[in-house]
Amino acid sequence: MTKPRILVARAIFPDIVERLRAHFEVDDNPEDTILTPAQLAARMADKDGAFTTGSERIDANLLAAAPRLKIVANMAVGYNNFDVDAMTAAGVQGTNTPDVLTETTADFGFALLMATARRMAESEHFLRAGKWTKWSYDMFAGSDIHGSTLGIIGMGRIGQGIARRGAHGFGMKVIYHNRSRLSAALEAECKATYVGKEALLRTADHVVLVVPYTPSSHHTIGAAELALMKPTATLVNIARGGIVHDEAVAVALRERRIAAAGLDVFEGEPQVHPGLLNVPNVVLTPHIASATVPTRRAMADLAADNLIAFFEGRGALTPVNTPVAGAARAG
Ligand code: 8YV
Repeated sequence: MTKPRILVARAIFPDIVERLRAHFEVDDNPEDTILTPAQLAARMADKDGAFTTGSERIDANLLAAAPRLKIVANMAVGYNNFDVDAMTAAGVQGTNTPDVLTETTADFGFALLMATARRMAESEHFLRAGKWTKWSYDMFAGSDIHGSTLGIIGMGRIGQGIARRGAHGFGMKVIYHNRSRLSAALEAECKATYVGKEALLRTADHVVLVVPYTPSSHHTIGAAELALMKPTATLVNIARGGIVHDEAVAVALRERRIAAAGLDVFEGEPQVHPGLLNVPNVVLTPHIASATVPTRRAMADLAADNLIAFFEGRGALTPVNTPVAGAARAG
């Protein structure tokens, strides 16, 4: 029996590629070349399935060029690289990797918050540059985490993980804003109080963004929202580029309209707005919130398991859509 053909669009753990080879004819990318849309379409033309990361866009053009494609397994919880409606209409299953990265990503959100509020990157650069010649009373004095008010925008699994860390570990008062309110039981567990977005921005000492990227979450934080925040506040984005208006944040940081920001994701990444690169009061990391070895392995394993389960007729494990039944796919 011939095996289904899949594309593994980016370099991943070699042993997981080998595991996939037991089930599929694998076209992989060990050089980790970023495929252009045209290259991706050419490589997908004869494929039944694909293993992607956030860097491959799956849209109507790609689907038209890949008539055999039946499933795309994203190694990420976010899947804004998918045009879900186009995939659903074309009968193509999409999957993501929820749950396995929740705690690791919440750890990182908290680490970035602490590094930002306590000015760790800025002070480390100062030390490395040989500028530390004496102690002084206000040297890199930042703002407190413990006992402060943590405002979380986006209270899904990762947001809840950050809330628990803040409330239980650091005695923070947690307020949150979300499309829908959590159940009373979850609010109690996270010790979190629901508030409107404007109230959150005005009240929080630290604002952490954990919303999925959609057209309606585009520029959740722009100049108007930054103007509502306290001048002593910090802003942390571990969600997606485009949730924050990077230029507006660069200006607010330069003019000290907010104290500091910690950003793991950027508009147009891996490009970073030059205005962010030359202000001191920002901690910049290259989209690594889920990057621990066990978690990246768990994400890759889950994406692989989705492909295997789907082609064994067991159904996708973590689907993001319900493809239109009977939408014709070749092969
Ligand atoms: C991924 C992420 O590493 O899961 C997500 O949504 O942002 C990260 O964990 C990244 O998207 C690459 O696939």
